[in-house]
Amino acid sequence: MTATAPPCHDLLAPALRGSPTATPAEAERPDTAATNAETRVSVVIPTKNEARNLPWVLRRIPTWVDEVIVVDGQSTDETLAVARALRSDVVIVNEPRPGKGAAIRAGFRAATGDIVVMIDADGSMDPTEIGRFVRAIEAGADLAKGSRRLDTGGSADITFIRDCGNRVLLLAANVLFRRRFSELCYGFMAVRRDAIADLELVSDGFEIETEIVVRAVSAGHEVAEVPSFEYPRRTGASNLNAVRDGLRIVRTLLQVRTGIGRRSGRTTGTRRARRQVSRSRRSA
Ligand SMILES: Nc1nc2c(ncn2[C@@H]2O[C@H](COP(=O)(O)OP(=O)(O)OP(=O)(O)O)[C@@H](O)[C@H]2O)c(=O)[nH]1
Ligand SMILES: [Mg+2]
Repeated sequence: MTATAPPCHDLLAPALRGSPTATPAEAERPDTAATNAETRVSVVIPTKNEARNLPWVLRRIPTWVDEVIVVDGQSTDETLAVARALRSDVVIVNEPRPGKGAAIRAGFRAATGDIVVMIDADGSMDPTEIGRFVRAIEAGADLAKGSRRLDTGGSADITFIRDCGNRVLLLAANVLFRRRFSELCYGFMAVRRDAIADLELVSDGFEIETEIVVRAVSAGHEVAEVPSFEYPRRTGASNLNAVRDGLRIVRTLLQVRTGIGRRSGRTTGTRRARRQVSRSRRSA
């Protein structure tokens, strides 16, 4: 397998496969193989009551990963104790407000690596794939996004309804942003840390995954897709609400494309400065 997969496949991509396969190239250079030793890699994991799934995830993180950041959403189970017990160097961040997006953004702010990988804590994404994301960035991409529709990718989890929803959202994103991505709503990604500020992320919810992709496109960053296989969450219940979160994704696509109603991570300071200027003008 090459580090950078082709940028995209046909929109009506092949049906999602139900079990992972390994290519000959992967067998030669498994994803657990060390990447460039000088590249520092941080992994950001959002957690909300994932104590029973986290051990599987943490144990499978490649040994060459430099920093693991768990961003916790006020878990009421043993998530944090498990994280500390399994990884004494884990960095714990408390999410500033509810939502996976808020957690990811907090994790990005805390990360110190050259490359920052985001991965779920429920066991649906295999940390041994991290190497292929890192190598895609090392090969020149600013963002490497996982795709369940490329080569060795697939899903043992996606339902018919979610698949239909994902295809509609993918079509909308590809039309609005003139891309031919094979995947949109999937949260296993790696980003060059220097590029994060350009994304001006504002999402609090599951739409963060879409926002990262389309803002990277808008910022002119190079986006690569790499194959990824999705498993069912190991235990526990999903936090996603397909209708509510689907609508948030639509809103995000339109906001980023048109700029209408756009909150910006960067303009906050500018707006504050403008307000101060107009206040001081009024009082003058
Ligand atoms: N910190 C934090 N993490 C969250 C929050 N909501 C979800 N997460 C985490 O984000 C990841 C993805 O959430 P899931 O509930 O698995 O959502 P999903 O993967 O879209 O849904 P399934 O496919 O059904 O598992 C998991 O690691 C969750 O623990 C939140 O509000 N705060
Ligand atoms: Mg999940």
